[in-house]
Amino acid sequence: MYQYKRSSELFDASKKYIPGGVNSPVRAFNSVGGTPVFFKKAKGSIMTDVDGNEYIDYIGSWGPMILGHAFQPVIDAVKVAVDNSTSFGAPTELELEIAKLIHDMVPNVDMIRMVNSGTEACMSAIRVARGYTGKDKFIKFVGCYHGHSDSFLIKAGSGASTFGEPNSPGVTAGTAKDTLTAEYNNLDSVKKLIKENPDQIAAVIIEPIAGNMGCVIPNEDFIKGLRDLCTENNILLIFDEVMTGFRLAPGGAQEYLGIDADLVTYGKVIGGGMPVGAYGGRKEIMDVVSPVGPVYQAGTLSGNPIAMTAGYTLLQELKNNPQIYTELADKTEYLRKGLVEVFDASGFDYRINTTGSMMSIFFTDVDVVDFETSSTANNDKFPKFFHEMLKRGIYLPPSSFESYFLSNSLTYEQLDRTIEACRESLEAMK
Ligand code: KE4
Repeated sequence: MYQYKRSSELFDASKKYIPGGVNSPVRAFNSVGGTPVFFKKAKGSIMTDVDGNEYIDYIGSWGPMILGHAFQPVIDAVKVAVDNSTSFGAPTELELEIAKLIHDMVPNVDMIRMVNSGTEACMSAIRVARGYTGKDKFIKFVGCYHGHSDSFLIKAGSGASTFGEPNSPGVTAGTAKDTLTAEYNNLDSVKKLIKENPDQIAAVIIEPIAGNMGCVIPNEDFIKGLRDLCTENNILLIFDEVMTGFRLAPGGAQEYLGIDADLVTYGKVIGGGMPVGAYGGRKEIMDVVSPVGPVYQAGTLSGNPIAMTAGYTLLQELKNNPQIYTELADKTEYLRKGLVEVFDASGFDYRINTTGSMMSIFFTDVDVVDFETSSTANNDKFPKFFHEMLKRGIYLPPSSFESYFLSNSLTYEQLDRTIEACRESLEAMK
């Protein structure tokens, strides 16, 4: 039986010095209760916590570990790089190399700017869109998350009001008024906002496959419809590919869906586990970015040599071994089929959404196609399921509003163990 003695001690002590004892809220297990597990090491698909318990990992550090933890080529390259200093604050050849590599993998990204997180990438992309179009407002979607920049922490305006409302103290009404909120998979909700705000909307930003309301897949023609609406109305379409970039395909969701955005943001995989974000797009748009153009954006550690080493090494591996994406999709489909069989036999209402190597399990009897339907699964069943799986050595994201990220280090034996743990967990929940 798993025991979490050391994790509990560390959590109690950490809460004295760190808000909630964690450096990012989702890690605190607030959605599922209990003590967050503190980890000390990980290799491939296995993570080991501070009490010595081992887990099959389906978070992958929220996406970066697409080839498993401590992927040896990344480790080896970083070990060499650190001897040459950890940062210069000046340009390096490697930044040119990774920019060229990304252009090779994502041909419509003529130019790219490195930053240090997905949040920074998304906030910068909005600023660029505003600077390029000269318009102030932008549209986001309920249930999509683009980081914690003020203009994204907005909930849909109540009732008829088209203006957003801050969904966090510290975000001002002034900021909120320029963020418009539409419904995922609902083109009419976008058309309505465009009609109500003529010539005022700089951009539409979307998770092309959503992962922050659980994994939610765009309906046929939804993204294509968005693309056409943006083109017709001189609005920039921004794909937030912090989760999907380099994960769904070498060219990310743009390649996977066959649709070109005007700007794309990256995070997670691009840094190989190091703090990296990026935004990029056509040269005519990126030319507004300082120091070439007037839109200011900067960062002390942007393009950091150690982070670039990790990211470049991982991206090279993905580019040179495209069969990885087929292997990942096959493993995800194998797991999905096994879970469906177990859930069907359990009597529990459920839905499982998968795309590429992203997956979410929802305890609900409705198809999950947006935030509202995803919210029907935010009930007491998921926390029970989470903890039953945890004590059987399966580490899932601690919220039903999160996507799982499969890594290609997962073996079919580990997938079988996951399916069996699910069967036992559902049995224990009855
Ligand atoms: P970061 O600033 O956390 O690097 O990226 C923000 C971000 C932007 N866009 C998308 C689509 C994202 O999923 C994220 C961050 N994802 C969360 C997982 N839901 C990171 C985990 C966390 O917040 O600790």
